[in-house]
Amino acid sequence: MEMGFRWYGPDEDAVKLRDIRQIPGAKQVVGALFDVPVGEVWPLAKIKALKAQIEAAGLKFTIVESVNIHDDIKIGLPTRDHYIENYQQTIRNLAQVGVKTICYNFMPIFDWIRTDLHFELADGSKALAFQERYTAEDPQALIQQIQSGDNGFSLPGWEPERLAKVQQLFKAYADVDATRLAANLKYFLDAILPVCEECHIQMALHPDDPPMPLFGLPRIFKNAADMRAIVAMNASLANGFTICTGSLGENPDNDIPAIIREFVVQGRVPFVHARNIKFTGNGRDFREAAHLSSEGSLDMFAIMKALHDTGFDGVIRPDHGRDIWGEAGRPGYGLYDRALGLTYLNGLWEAIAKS
Ligand code: DNO
Ligand code: MN
Repeated sequence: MEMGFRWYGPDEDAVKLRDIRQIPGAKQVVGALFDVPVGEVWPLAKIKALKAQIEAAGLKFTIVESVNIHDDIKIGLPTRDHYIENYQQTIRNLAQVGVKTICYNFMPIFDWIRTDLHFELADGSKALAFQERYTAEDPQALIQQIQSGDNGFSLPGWEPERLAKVQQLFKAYADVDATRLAANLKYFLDAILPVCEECHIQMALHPDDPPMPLFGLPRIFKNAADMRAIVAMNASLANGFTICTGSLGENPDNDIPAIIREFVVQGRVPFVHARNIKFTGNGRDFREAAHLSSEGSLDMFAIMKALHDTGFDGVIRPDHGRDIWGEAGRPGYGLYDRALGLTYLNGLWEAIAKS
């Protein structure tokens, strides 16, 4: 097991590589190219430059999060074959520099959704939060509310150029129900997994966040049953998962240690996002919490124990953190709380390993 830390690159991230290097036990930087439009090939030279920077800081680069999927692939348009060819070339380019795992998601239009990026907790820290009632309304209203309450940062998948055409995107998805979305995922997997096998790269699909349909858009990775269906689409071992404890944990019916026990032993989990969430009392509404088990609704010890027991040997990164100690950067991705989380998770791991 190695601990990793997500990084948004030298220009966009207030966190510097040397900061990450100073977190005890941080070994991996989970990076990506953020200036390549979705659907385009990631140029080899740019990938090499990213790797060189990370390695010069004494850290490793074997996981990419995320190579995003063009909407035409998820909708199943005839133009998808062109975007799939580009994706195949990106896989080859990443393999050339030694990347082993590609995290991605298959959520229509939006990546993860929160309705508040600065939910203030009793201790004065701020966390990301989700209240379902906001999503029943017009997505455009929610988009505006989030963008206006925020200091110029957008959630991944909420990029201004995509939001500008959000109405068009909703129309394009009008006939895409869960069955069709699943068929389009299978089409994509059948096309790219042979390339992954040749290149020794494993795909790691991230769960839908939150794990339920929103704005009438389908969701196909919500729970263990969905994971079984995705494995059944294509049995290749390159068809793997990112287990995101927070995303799956946002449905209290999901037993995360059981999911870990089922899929890690199959060799399908190269990557884990570890974070805690707390249900706020109204249905599925939640806010994010510090990693410590007692701060939230998830048992982080049981999660780490399941990973340890199943011989997990991939990368774990603390997922989101709160804004603490006056840090007011990219929501969810500050340095301090994620560093505390990483340290705590490492402490759990050491205790489990030695006991
Ligand atoms: C949510 C976050 C997401 C995730 C992408 C993966 O839990 O981890 O930003 O990275 O959805 O593609
Ligand atoms: Mn995650």
